[in-house]
Amino acid sequence: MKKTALLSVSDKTGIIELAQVLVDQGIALLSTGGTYEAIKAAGIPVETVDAYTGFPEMMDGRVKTLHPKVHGGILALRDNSEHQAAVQAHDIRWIDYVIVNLYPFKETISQKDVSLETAIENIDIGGPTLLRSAAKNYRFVTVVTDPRDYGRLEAELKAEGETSPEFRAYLAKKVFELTSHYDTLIADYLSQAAVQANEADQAWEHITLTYDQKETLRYGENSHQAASFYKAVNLPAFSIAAAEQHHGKQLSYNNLKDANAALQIAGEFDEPVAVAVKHMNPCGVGLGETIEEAFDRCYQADSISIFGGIVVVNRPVTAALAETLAGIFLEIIIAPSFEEAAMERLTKKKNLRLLTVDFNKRQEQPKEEFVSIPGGLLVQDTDRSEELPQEAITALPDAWEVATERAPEASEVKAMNFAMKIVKHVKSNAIVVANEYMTLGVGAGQMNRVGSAEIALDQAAEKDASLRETFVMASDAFFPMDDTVTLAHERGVTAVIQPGGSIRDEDSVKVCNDKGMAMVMTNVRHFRH
Ligand code: 93A
Repeated sequence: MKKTALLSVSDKTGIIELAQVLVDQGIALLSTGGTYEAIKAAGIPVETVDAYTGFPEMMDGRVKTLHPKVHGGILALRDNSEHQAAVQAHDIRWIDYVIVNLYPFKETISQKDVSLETAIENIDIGGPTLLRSAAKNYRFVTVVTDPRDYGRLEAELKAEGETSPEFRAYLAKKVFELTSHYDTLIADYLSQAAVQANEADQAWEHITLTYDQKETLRYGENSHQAASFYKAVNLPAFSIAAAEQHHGKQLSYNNLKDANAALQIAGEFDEPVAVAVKHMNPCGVGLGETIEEAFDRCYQADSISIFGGIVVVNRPVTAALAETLAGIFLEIIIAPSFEEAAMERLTKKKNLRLLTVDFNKRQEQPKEEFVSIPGGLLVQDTDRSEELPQEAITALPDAWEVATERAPEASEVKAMNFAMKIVKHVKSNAIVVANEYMTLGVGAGQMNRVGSAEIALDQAAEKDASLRETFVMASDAFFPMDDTVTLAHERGVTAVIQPGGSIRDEDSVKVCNDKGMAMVMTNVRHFRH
């Protein structure tokens, strides 16, 4: 019984060579339009699927191989007499080799401005069907979808005249990995399309996520933990995964998390901002008329913790800024760009990593975020409460409620707005004390709020008194007792911003009123656990 191979490939790499090997093994070839043309042009005998089925390719190629004479020939169990009889009765050929790779859906949607129609036309239906039929019947059928497996197929055919059961099983597993990934990609793309059309369902009944391995990391959080970095196929422009690295060694697992945290904070601001991050929390954030001034304030905010940290600025790094940055031990600098002289100066530092991110696309961030726990995946909307740009803060934002007799002054309102943009990125319990241009202290991740406040206020106390003429305290969540505002008053804080909502709010408000402090409640909590 002459064996038959069906070849239908979009990626025609190595297909001619493989076709020749198959023919040399006495295997007859069947092929679809484009693949047929390529094989025939190489002078290798091949027949069209049309000629075999008696049906033409139709509907712009949407129907090429979807025929019982094709699928019967693949799916029939060779050791089942009823199947054998059906093969006989319907003049079906045994198709023992299926060589198929799919329409390039991923490559298509990765191009710029692809229309939904083009994307849909690149959803392969017949190809996955061939692959799945062949993979289901891997006891008898060899299915190859990855040109990198052609070599082993050739080697086994040349050595034994047939493939080994182990190889066929491996190839079948590979098919289902591929087809499930392929379908996930389509579902992911269509759900994005639905998001654009505002039809996204918030129920998240099933999640389809497609990530490709970007790189293997040297290790995870610690050197005994293996780790890897996966990049979303639908990559958001404003993300560390989309950042371009210009200098320095590979980012580590911890670097990636810290760099992400820093980028998120910088993404809150339109005006020149510099952010320094250590262990996922900001140690200094500064605003300025210029990026140099912003960085000076960021540095002054905490000139100790920044050591070995990550700095993000949202303006091009100038030669002057580069000179300052070069004098500090930093792991990573991220910016929209580096001026030539800045690049030259900073690339002298072998271990410093330099990255660029497109800040013009800072709205292009994912709507959702994911955290894994053993056996589960938590999904939530990102914390996207929009504070106003600093320059737009002329009066109290409508959403804020003044809880005290005294309303905050203009400079306090600006400082509050600034501090709120930062406190939501700080691990809870989070306290940020700040003036309108820079953080003066950050208390993060303590198990009680007054503990975080103490840390932040201790840092503030070390700052020059001129920076503390007006300074505020922002809290990510309400004050359960009046101890935190009492402490704030003792350390010179003039105004407080917090979500409110404690049954003891009145106690904190009373302290503020007694001491002449202003307090604003936002009604929006910013836990970050
Ligand atoms: O349009 S399809 O979904 N309908 C089919 O019946 C079909 N059969 C094979 N796509 C189909 N294919 C795909 O055509 C294969 O997966 C392969 O990627 C491509 C090869 O087409 P050609 O040989 O014309 O270049």
